[in-house]
Amino acid sequence: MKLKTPIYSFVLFISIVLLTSWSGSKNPRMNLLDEVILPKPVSVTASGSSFELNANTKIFVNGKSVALLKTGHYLANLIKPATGFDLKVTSTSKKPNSNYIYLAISSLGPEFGNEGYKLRIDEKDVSIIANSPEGIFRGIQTLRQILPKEIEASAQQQKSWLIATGEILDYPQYGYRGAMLDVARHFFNVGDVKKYIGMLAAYKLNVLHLHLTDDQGWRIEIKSWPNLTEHGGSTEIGGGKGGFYTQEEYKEIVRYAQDRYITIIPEIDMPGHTNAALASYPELNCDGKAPELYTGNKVGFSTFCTHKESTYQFVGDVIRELAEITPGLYLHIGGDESHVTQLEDYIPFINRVQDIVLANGKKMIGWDEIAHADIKTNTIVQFWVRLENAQKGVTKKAKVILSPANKTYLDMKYDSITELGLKWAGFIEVESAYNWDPSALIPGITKKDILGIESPLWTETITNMTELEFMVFPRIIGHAEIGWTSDSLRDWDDYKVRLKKHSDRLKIKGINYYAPDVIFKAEF
Ligand code: TNX
Repeated sequence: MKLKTPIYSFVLFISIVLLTSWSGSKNPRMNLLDEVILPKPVSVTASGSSFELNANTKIFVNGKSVALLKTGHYLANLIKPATGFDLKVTSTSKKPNSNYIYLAISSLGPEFGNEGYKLRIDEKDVSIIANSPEGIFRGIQTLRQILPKEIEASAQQQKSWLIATGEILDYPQYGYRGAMLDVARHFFNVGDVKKYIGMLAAYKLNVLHLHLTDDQGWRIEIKSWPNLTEHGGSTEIGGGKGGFYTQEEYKEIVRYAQDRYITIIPEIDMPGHTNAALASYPELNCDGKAPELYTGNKVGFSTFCTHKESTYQFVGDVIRELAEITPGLYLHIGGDESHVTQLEDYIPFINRVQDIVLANGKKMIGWDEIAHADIKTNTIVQFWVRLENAQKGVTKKAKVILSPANKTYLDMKYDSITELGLKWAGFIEVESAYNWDPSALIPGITKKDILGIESPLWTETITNMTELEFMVFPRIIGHAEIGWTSDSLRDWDDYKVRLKKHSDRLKIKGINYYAPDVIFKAEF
């Protein structure tokens, strides 16, 4: 039989072409490995196709968890401005056939902990699975970064919203990944703080430490000591009008942060850094005389009178009121740079403050100097400058938070021509901020001693959000990756390429980031 005439072969060829294109996928081919995810996940596997998010996509939440439903709405709100889609959020135990984003709690291995997640993108659906709603929230931040960059726009964009298919498994290496904002030297209002919280959440940070009091201002309402804010909150560095949060406003910040799985840790700095309180209540001073308010930028000249019982009554009231409005586990009591407090006064003071914090059901954090006191094993030492203090803390079986000034201080200048910032700990270029490993930083301090890392922004020279953004970005993105991604998966040469690509998103978000040519104009 001679079947293979040219015309027969041609028909066969056409049929095969048509059949394969009909039965095969119509979704554009995409590679999930091309996407930049910061911080870098544990593993990414690509499957070469795409999912299209459109106006009919639905968000399905498994079960009746209120927290999860809230997170579903958070996702819908995140997607809305740029796409114009008003995605329906429903809670269900039965998934539809296709075109949905599914959020579900289901048990993943112990290494995933509270914050880990599994994100799977198929042609017909997307799912995020985690041990807890917190993990789902972190997974949503990843989903956000693999959507087209225009998702960050605040106005509606005309485009198709394709996501590359594949699977991402992810969990953090440290449980504490923080930022600190000094609202005492220059005050930042509730709106600014919320905006900052939103920025931190995008990089999976989970703590915002608020430095609420210092020589230049007292920023949190304490109802039993009203003059703290009335007088002590009335100015700031340079003599501006300062400001403070009422307890209601503070609670609003806490709630906003909670919805983003960020814990607020409030700091009342003492016994030094207390001029604003000393100026508000004469009885806190050893000589019984209130000093003037202070609007300069010197440190280390003030101290509570550690011998007076009234000091402890004051501290007791402040800690009690603060504990009542703070759902988080920790209260930060400062303890740094008490240059005019004798060590023999400092130690019993910190010991008593520690008892007060514990009696109010909280754990205490203090700057590394507190390691001189009789700290309990559940007290946390925040390293900033003295290696030996951090080591002393670990000898006393405390855990440490790492905020090395020469790597994580966001108020340090990038280089000699940076206009804002200070330089006492040296210049910190983007590379230097990224290129270090927490567990190799301090001799004798290993991963098991380290709770995590935190990036403080002291605001002696920072007066508004534009300035804040310039000092914070992009360094904090590197810090977020140090806290999340294991050291063995991190590499500067790889990171700088990803950061450059990611900067398109910072532009669309309108963040005023520092963009040195060596990274942002380089051809990699
Ligand atoms: C040191 S770090 C301080 C702050 C300053 C900062 C400026 C620390 C615990 N104390 O009071 O604002 O340097 O970089």
